[in-house]
Amino acid sequence: MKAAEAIIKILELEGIDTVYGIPGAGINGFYKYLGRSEKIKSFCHRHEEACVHAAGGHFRASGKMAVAACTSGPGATNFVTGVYTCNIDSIPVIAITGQAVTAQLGKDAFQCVDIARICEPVAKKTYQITDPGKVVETFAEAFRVAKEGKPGAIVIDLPLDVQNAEIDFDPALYLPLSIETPAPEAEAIARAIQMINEAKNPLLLMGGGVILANAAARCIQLAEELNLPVITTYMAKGGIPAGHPLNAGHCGIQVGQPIGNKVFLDSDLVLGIGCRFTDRHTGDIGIYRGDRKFIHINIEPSEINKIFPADLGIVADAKKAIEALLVEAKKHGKRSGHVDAANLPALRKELARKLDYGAKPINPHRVFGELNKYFGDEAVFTTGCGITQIWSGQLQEISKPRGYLASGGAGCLGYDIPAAFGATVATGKQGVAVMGDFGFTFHAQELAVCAKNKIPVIVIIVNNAYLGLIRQNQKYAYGYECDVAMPENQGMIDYVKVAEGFACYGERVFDPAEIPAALDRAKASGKPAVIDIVCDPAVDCSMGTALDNCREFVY
Ligand SMILES: Cc1ncc(C[n+]2csc(CCOP(=O)(O)OP(=O)(O)O)c2C)c(N)n1
Ligand SMILES: [Mg+2]
Repeated sequence: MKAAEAIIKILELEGIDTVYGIPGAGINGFYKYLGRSEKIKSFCHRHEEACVHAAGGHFRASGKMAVAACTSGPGATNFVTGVYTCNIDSIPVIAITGQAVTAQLGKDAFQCVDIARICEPVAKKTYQITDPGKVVETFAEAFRVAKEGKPGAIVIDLPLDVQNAEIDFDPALYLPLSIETPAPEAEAIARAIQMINEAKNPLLLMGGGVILANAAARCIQLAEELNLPVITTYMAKGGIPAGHPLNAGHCGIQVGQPIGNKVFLDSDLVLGIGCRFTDRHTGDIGIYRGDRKFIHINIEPSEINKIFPADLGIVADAKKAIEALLVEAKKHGKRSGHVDAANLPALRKELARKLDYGAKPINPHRVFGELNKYFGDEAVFTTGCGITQIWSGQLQEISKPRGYLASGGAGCLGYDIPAAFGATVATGKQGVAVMGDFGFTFHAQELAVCAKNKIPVIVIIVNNAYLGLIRQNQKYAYGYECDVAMPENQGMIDYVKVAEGFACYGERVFDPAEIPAALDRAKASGKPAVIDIVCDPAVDCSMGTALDNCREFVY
């Protein structure tokens, strides 16, 4: 059969049910068979980057991999930001790019660019298949590499003559390659429990790896067994229910919360599982480390000791490590726990940031208070970058793993709408994209894709008429303001008309009390919707450079 047909069969056998893509001459060999698949549905986006965000959102929300596909040249280069965004957050996707025929490679042929090389630093692995005989083994390996160990994005570049070549392939003989998940060594687990039991104020730091391993519920049991406060990293937001007695929020210098930073600073030992100690989480590394001991569990050996030396490093799958820790912990009985452990619900109330602002123009904090009240646990939120995204991280209450999809490592404007589209396609849940007035236009065209396919994503715009995060940085780090004001976003430019133009529902909200009714109307419309919430341009967002110096802005 044709290699392209074999590829579609392989995707089906690997469990792929959705391809997010844009066809073009360089990938039409592949699309010929994609269109014939009864198992795979495909969506045509309006920008290639959005295809990869959608495939990433699909995985993050559901745990099921998806494929992104595009044509060669500018289609492929438009993939780069999406590939980077997935890969930095350890999200497995297969990104397939069409390519000119092999004889044209390296000859400045039309729309012929070496995307495999371009993507090398931003993907987990890239392939360019020039031998049709390698198609099957390359795809099989690509799926294994995407999922195994620390997951990531894979780029497979497919010259047109390779897509259209005849190859020998019997789908009945194809078996997805097995995935190895490393188990922890028993001695290390025993040592970890001993260190926790010897500590005065230990805490558990749940990272995104726990969500990826589908181990959040077991992780909470471990915390309960050991009586440890649970701090979730931004990538693990939702890993512990908002109201759980051991939930100590986030620590960090941007999406951190006063409770998370306090509990962290009060600790003397951190059991970090599936986390990577990145800069926005740690802030000043001296303050973060202090005299604390760190146990670091990660599936990827190079993550351990990458930022600072761990007192105990354990290379293991998060779920296997948690199971082993639970068994070991049970041998030793309950311990008294962290100084704050018994007190967390009260502390959460005491240190909560104010949300009930009644002012007009609306204080953005109020928007998040309303979102917390309005949406239940079944919604899936996405967010890209900006102070709106940071407020979202600080203020939103999320109680389910995979219920909050942020562009953590890339902080990518434009991620939100396509990721919400993919999340909704994958789960049927209510996708809600939370974003700023500037980020909105990065991929607003994807509203057309939502409307066409009747995917009723709700877009919440916190419209502060500014590149708010950049304004705040210019103001406090330098004392100037340049090219960040967007008064037109609250005036002559009308996002309601943009929404309506893309066959969506749109509404502008000026009064905080109107937010729930506007959301009701958005839902009742049955269409994708844009709720443009006109907010106070001057409100700043709490942040700092170290866990002990985050400045709170209260209005
Ligand atoms: C693709 C991309 N380009 C540029 C940036 C840098 N950047 C971060 S936040 C921001 C402004 C965002 O403004 P808005 O969407 O209105 O959000 P706000 O900060 O006002 O909430 C910019 C330009 C980015 N994160 N991603
Ligand atoms: Mg803004």
